[in-house]
Amino acid sequence: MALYEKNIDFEPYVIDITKGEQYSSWFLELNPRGEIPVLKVKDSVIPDSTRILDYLEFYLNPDLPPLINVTSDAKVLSNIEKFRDLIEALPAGVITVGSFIHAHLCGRPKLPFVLPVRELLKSGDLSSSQNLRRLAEDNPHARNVLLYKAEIHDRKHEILSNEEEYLKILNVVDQVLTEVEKELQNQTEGNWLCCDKFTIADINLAVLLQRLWELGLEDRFWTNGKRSYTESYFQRVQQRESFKKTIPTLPDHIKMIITSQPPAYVGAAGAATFGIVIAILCVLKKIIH
Ligand SMILES: N[C@@H](CCC(=O)N[C@@H](CS)C(=O)NCC(=O)O)C(=O)O
Repeated sequence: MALYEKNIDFEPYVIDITKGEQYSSWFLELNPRGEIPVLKVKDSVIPDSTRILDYLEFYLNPDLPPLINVTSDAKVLSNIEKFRDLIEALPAGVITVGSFIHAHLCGRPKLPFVLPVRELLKSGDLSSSQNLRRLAEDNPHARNVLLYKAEIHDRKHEILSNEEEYLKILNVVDQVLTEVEKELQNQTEGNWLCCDKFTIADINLAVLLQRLWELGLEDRFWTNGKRSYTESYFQRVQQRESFKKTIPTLPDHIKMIITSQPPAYVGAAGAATFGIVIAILCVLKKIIH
């Protein structure tokens, strides 16, 4: 979204984490942690979304539209930084996988988090620390980082599989969104989070709200009058070009879901569709004759 906001020409490359593509050796060469996103600029490789956002702002080309240095007002700048830090610190992965385990705490999940994808991500998560330890042995240059990640992963898994611990995380999200709602209410002019300009804090908030909505958590956090400023903010940001270009569309989701299924399922689904088409043709033929 930041790349689109800054009008930077780039070539997107999609990594299918439901297939574990982030742990293929070519990707581990780029990022030994096996995490997306990664930005490659000529021979430089920049992993981690926080570092990528800083790189785009401070190292790429100072003439591009700013997302951080949008004003000389120090108070506004520190507010942008405050909201950026608050939102970036939320553990998006734990919130996501935990919502599959404690489905009764959430409403209706939306694409891409429909059942087969949830199951794939959940089973991937359960086996992941074993996989990470095996991968560490197969990829000596990434060994330490992967072993460390396996340890963190085990701790994260303990938290997200315990309902009480998971609720504590949802409560932190609640506190952050209370701050967001207050800030939006304080903004008398302008539509955005900390000032009248669209900033990095807005990118963080837009992406957070989209993820919570995809997980079916909007009723818990903002709809039905719970946080009306946040609700209208989300509607507004969804209209923004950079948001529309960033969030995958229905055809993207369908393609991802089909290719993430084991080949036997895809074959069976294809055969069933073919069967239905033939049956319809037969019925039509009978009617016509
Ligand atoms: N702090 C990192 C977190 C990156 C992260 O956890 N990415 C997830 C996808 S949103 C990932 O790569 N998961 C696959 C894995 O860790 O195996 C960032 O914001 O870039």
